Amino acid sequence: FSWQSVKSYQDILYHKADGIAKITINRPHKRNAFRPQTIFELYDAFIDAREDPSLGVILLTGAGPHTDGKYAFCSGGDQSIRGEAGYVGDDGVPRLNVLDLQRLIRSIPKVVIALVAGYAIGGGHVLHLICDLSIAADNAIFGQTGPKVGSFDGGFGASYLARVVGQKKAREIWFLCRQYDAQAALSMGLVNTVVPVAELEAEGIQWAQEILQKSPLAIRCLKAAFNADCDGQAGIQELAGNATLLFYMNEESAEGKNAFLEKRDPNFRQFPWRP
Ligand code: 2NE
Repeated sequence: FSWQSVKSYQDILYHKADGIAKITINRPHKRNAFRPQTIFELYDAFIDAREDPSLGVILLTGAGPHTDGKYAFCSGGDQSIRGEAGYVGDDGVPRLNVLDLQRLIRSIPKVVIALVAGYAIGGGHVLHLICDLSIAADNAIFGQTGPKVGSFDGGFGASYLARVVGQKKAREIWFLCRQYDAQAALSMGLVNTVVPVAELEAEGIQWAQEILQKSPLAIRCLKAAFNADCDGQAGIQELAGNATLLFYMNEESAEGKNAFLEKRDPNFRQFPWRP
């Protein structure tokens, strides 16, 4: 697969090829823990992918293996720069900007697939959780650590996790902070499939190519519909935004705009009041 590097960043890699973007967290010495800079870069790359009409699927993954042979998708917030009120970047400002990224990934009208090799832990676990699909390598390990390290994610990390694995299992995951292997994750519906680690990227590309054969508008509206069920007014806004998009593509809507520009009354009598 001939990935083209799009832009160079400090903490991530960003590639595109043939309708697919690949965004890779590149801090393997920290098990791909994120700092504010990492999140700013991820946000920038996801915005680029959202704005590029040639792209329909975004793969999110972690660089690896590290020199010790271990893999990681992401191990959450970088604890070494955790300050009094969040994760502190070079500007000295404490942030929890991963929450912005979570909302972007959920609302982006394209399919985001997490490719998880090794650890998806803490805020890194929530990142895979909020992706539309998760493909796990057979060496993947999943878990939350919040109550162990003095943190928690009471947003998607709690409520959406409970939607995905059920209330009992979600409470177990958070209250006990255990680690779960790929097969356990598959059996609780936390991932879509498990493949040998050497085949992880190829599997992601295969799923992406299948999705790219489908109707972009249908996939877009379905993603918004799945979100609307969980995301309250923001979810309804997203779904309704798609209705507006479809309306703008319709003659009835164009009549309103054209009449305004042509300084005449609109002729909506030509359109039926459908049952
Ligand atoms: C991920 C895990 C289980 C891996 O364990 P292991 O034994 O394979 O590796 P090790 O030796 O712990 O880690 C390797 C190196 O990566 C660093 C370590 O400190 C170590 O560095 P050196 O000693 O070699 O210098 N590293 C790993 N994870 C890191 C992290 N998150 N921050 C900074 N350095 C990290 C094991 O490493 C682990 O449990 N990591 C911590 C997971 C964690 O608790 N993450 C934060 C959860 S809170 C959060 O993410 C969050 C939130 O709850 C709400 C909002 C925003 C964020």
